[in-house]
Amino acid sequence: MDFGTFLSNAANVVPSKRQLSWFDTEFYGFIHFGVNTFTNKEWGDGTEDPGIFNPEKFDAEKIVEIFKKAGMRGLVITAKHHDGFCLWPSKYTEHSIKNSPYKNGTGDIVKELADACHRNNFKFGFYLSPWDRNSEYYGTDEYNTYYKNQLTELLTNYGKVFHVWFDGACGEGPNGKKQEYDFPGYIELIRKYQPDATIFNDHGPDVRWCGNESGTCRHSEWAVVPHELVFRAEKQTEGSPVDSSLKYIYNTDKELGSMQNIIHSQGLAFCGSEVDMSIRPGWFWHENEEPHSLERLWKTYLNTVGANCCFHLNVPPTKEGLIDERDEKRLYELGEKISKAFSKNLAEDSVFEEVAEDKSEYHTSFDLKFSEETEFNCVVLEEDISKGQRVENFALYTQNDFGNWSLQFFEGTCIGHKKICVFDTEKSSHIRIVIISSRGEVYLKKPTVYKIDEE
Ligand code: FUL
Repeated sequence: MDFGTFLSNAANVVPSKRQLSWFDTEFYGFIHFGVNTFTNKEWGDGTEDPGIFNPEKFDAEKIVEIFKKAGMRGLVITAKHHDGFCLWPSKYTEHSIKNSPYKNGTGDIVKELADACHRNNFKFGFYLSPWDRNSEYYGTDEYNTYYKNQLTELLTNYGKVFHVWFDGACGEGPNGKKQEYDFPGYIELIRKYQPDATIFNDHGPDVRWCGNESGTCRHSEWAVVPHELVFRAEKQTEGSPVDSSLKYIYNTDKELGSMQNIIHSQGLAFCGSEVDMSIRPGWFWHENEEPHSLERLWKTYLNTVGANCCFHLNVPPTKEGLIDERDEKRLYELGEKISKAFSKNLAEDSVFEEVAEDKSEYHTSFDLKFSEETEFNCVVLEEDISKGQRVENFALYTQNDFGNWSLQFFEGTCIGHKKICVFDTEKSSHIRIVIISSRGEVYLKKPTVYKIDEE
């Protein structure tokens, strides 16, 4: 295959409708809650007594309210973690909330949260750990049936689901055996009952893991990546222009979608990156842990939502079932910071146009002209990714006193769904966005421009 065909194929790898709507969710909450909350552990071993689970003040409405104020647009609850304890009264096991004192065995945390989400126009999703250290079926074919039964309960009884989260962890069950998960079968069920839901897994199909849990994304976080990595996603292209192959690829690699990597791939897929991180060191609540600083969370927001990823921030409820006051305060601070930063778009009345004399298929420039000199330190760029993710390198310029476009103040690689560029304050009536290289014709939306509080 010649390089031109390869490039144009890469430029035309497109997201599904459900992937586009996942990208627009941008920032959503993760809730790790269960028996570990009561045993002060991160991983339960499956022998926990359901009698210990009693979050007497659990208030789903309040959790949704707090998450909304933080700027989140949805949440994902650990319906079952590795210990196998179910936060909903599953018909298929006794290891669940129905044998807990919570609401005298009539409680259903999944339902309370799902209802609160749906009432408040907030997206609802769930995590159902494939690894189960309690189930007697684990390590046999019957476990896949058990897992699918549970998946069906969650997919059919709790209204619309936006995101299903498959953890990659696969350890031993109570009988010392490991399980072969029937992922194709699980995915088929989700497509059948919740066709609009995106599915998260290390290997796709819809959303992939960024490769760490510390809230960082890679320098160039492409949503178009080798199918060798996301082999559960739809392969949209075939073949490579070079005589080699990707012998090894994993989520933790430094380069995934960059040209020097994809050129060796035998087929590409669309699969965006989710950055999952906890507001505290642990995923579950531990009294002696503190939330991360506002500065760290804000930086993470800019480097995820603003770097072609989604930000999945875990905030674990306490034993009482409430959000820890320390976390609540931090979330309010973060929400305020986000809404303040992006409340006034200085480019509202500006004129945006492509610079015709500069244009080729792989290189172009755009001008943003304000009606007067304007102070700004943030430009938000977005590609219309429904047509594909294409920009490989860009730079932002202003004019010098002689009207030459010689002052570069920012340089970047990918744009994709959203690129938030933050830099030292500039004062100008013009911004030129130079697309240094692209995989095909560039569809850039009109940028927005801000003067963000620098503290
Ligand atoms: C990991 C799990 O082992 C952790 O407990 C946590 O749920 C995290 C989000 O995923 O694989």
